[in-house]
Amino acid sequence: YCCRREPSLPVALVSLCTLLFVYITWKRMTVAVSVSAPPRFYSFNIVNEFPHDPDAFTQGLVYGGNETLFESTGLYHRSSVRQVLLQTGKVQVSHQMDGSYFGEGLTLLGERLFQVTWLTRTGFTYDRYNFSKQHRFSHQMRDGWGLATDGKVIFGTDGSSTLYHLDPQTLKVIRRVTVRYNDHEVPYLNELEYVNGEVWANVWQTDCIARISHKDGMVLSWILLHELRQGLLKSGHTAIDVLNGIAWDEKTNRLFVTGKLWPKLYQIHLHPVT
Ligand code: DDQ
Ligand code: CA
Repeated sequence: YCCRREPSLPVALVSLCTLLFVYITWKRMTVAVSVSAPPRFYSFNIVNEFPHDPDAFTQGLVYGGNETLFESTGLYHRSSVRQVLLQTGKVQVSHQMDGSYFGEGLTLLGERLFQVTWLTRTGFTYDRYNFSKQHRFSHQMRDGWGLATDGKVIFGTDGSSTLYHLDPQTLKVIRRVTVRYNDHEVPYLNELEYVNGEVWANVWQTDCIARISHKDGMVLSWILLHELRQGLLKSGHTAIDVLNGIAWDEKTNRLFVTGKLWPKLYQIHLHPVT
């Protein structure tokens, strides 16, 4: 009896300690994870939906204040930069571009709109109140896809995994950051928006928006929006193209998204996927 019992006591103690150690370590890890790591994936609720010109091949979208949006549209002979009313989707002011240009990313800095074009390395600036006051510029990105600004630099994409930082005065590239998620480069970065210190990018041909740290290019999290495009397809809008176009109203924290040839523009609210 004694011989059998004595060795089992230390064994039991060691097992108990091991169990406790494992439990405490696991607790620590889960607490550390839930405190320090932000959510990796976001889903959404639709707060509002607004009409959107189904002929607009949306390539750039930015909130312009006073319930208006500025939008850049693509396709040859159909490209434009326009100001539209949020509530009705009605085009208030439109500038038709020369038919040889294919409009791409758009951003608003001060009184000026900056727009890039596909495959020409040419961009335009417009006076936000008078689109006929325009200037042409050339840039050093491989191509012109998306634009956004934090008010100090202009961020640009060219369809690669590079997030460019441009000087708004000279339009010269001042920094290149490679965008990565878990050590994988994220190519096809397209339309951009600057939201609360992060750069958000539509990834071309996907229903996802990458939330990027512009300092090191890390993808902090993903917004999953496949249900928006699926919903439109299900309701018979079969001619739509990809999700493209993010606009942020920083005064009221409203987030708007749309797509190329989408008949609707959505105001959405994000929530972490649990
Ligand atoms: N981009 O928006 C991804 C930068 C370019 C999209 C190009 C779509 C091509 C549509 C048809 C082009 C006709 C020449
Ligand atoms: Ca945008």
